[in-house]
Amino acid sequence: MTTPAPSSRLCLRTKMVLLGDSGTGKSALAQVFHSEGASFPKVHMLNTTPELLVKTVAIPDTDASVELFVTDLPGLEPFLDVTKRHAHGASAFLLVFDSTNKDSFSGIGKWLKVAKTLRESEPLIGCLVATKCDLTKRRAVPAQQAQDVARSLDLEYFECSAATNFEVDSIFYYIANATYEAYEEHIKGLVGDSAS
Ligand SMILES: Nc1nc2c(ncn2[C@@H]2O[C@H](COP(=O)(O)OP(=O)(O)OP(=O)(O)O)[C@@H](O)[C@H]2O)c(=O)[nH]1
Ligand SMILES: [Mg+2]
Repeated sequence: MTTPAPSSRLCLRTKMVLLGDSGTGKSALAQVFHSEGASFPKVHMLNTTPELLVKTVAIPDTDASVELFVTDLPGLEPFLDVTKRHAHGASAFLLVFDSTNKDSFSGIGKWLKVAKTLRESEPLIGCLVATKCDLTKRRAVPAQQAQDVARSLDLEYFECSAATNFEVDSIFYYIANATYEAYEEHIKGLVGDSAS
């Protein structure tokens, strides 16, 4: 599913953004996905500017692929304006919190507000993502609590670890599949409109 699909009949493009407090592991998540597990940044290289990583995901059982423009954004407060500016126009978002840090979970409300300004009209695809799930002894946010919040916000919920490459791909595959499904729905709507 990760293989680029140069022969795809259809290639969709989508911009997705990673939002969350500084140090939650947004860059690690993006880089592990992009490098297929080869590159896990052990050091916190604090983002002051956005970083763009592009990767194509083939949609199973179809002739289509989705090119994900993964926009990794700064989480630190002084760079909030930079983050908001570069997030604008995205069709999908990840709200990222650190499962060992309660404050980062409390910060999700702030990032949700940013997510709600990404696009005026079109529906957004969104996920709540718990990172650093390899650090089980330091777990501070119970999975059930996070799952309940995700359900109440109508977001898909994922638990992952960039350090062990656990469930990293699943998050991005979900976004790619949901993008493809939204496209299919849109096309069906257009065909339906023109037939009536
Ligand atoms: N154990 C563990 N450490 C992680 C994981 N993901 C990230 N980290 C560590 O957490 C620290 C911060 O990760 P970053 O990805 O730089 O955090 P960020 O959210 O991009 O931070 P900003 O760019 O400042 O917004 C780094 O030291 C990473 O190695 C993980 O899954 N497990
Ligand atoms: Mg970063």
